[in-house]
Amino acid sequence: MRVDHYDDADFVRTLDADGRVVGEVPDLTDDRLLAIYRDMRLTRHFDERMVSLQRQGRMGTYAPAVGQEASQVGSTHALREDDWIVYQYREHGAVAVRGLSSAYLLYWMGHEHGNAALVDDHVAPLNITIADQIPHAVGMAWGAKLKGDDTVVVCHFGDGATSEGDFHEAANFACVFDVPCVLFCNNNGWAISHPAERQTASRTFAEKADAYGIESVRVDGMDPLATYRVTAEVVERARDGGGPTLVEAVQYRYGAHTTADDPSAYRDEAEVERWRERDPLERYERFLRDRGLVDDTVVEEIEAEARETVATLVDEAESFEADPTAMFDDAFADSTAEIDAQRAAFERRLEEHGHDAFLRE
Ligand SMILES: Cc1ncc(C[n+]2csc(CCOP(=O)(O)OP(=O)(O)O)c2C)c(N)n1
Ligand SMILES: [Mg+2]
Repeated sequence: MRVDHYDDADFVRTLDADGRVVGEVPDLTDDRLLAIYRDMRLTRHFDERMVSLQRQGRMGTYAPAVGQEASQVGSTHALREDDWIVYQYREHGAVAVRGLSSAYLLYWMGHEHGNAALVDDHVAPLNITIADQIPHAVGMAWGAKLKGDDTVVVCHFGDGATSEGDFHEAANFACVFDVPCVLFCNNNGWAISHPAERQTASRTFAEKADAYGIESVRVDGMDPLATYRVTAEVVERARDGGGPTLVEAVQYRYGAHTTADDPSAYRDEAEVERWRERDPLERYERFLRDRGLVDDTVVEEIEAEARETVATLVDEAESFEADPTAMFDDAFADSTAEIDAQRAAFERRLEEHGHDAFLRE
């Protein structure tokens, strides 16, 4: 049986797997505690719908976040609205905290507008090329430091991304230039079919920070309050000029790598079941019930609200009339002769065949 990366238990925790308080509870208002729950529920429902839509041919290839909501939502609630999120591709919960829009669905339907639209919420475009976003995030943080603005950049990436040169170059740069950046590693145990213990011979991903002389912390990524607490602390340190931190949030992806993947080919269902017993939503709900903040009625209301929100977004995204020539718009800031020629050829074909006929070709 493979190593269970949850069991080394040397991470920061607030709630245990049953939702009992075992560590410091961050000082949050009841409204904020409920908002975290609402965003986690929204993320889970959004995720279920996206997978279902993909199966119906109504959505493109999608990377499910199910199981990873606490890390994404808890960490983002600890940020100021003008702090930047630079993410990989699976952190839908972080996007949800900034406000899900139908534009986000459009991206997953293949429309670039969905990527660009997030910039207004201080979320950088999604990044499929593994670890490519980390040097950019560090550069953004360096830029903020040079300009004397006090925003912090939180850069999400996976356990797999730590094997890329970009991770190491960015971590080194972040350290030497002491930039206000959080390197947030979502260790979900797998990089597609490659298990975390075959990804590194280090005992943890967090300890890689030692080589660069930066701080690190390992946190229970299935616990929204612990990820909130840890992120709040390291973000404030970065904002006060204390430099970067590498956070390793230990968690698990229940679903497939993407809708194009079949995890039964490489992992045992019993492993997934073990992690489901540590479910972030169930444990957080238990905590909120114990505090008297939710009961069955409130939980049902929040779930209904999530359903309504996602249904509206799906309707909006599906009624969007895409302009196929838009794919040429953001290829370069200043277009090139070659791009202009391709656009002209494409427009001629559209004119000749009509929009629908062209798509069926
Ligand atoms: C540079 C590069 N190499 C390979 C791939 C193919 N690829 C896509 S996702 C992925 C695994 C990434 O794993 P991890 O960073 O742990 O993120 P997770 O998918 O688990 O969230 C790989 C190898 C890629 N997209 N980019
Ligand atoms: Mg991974």
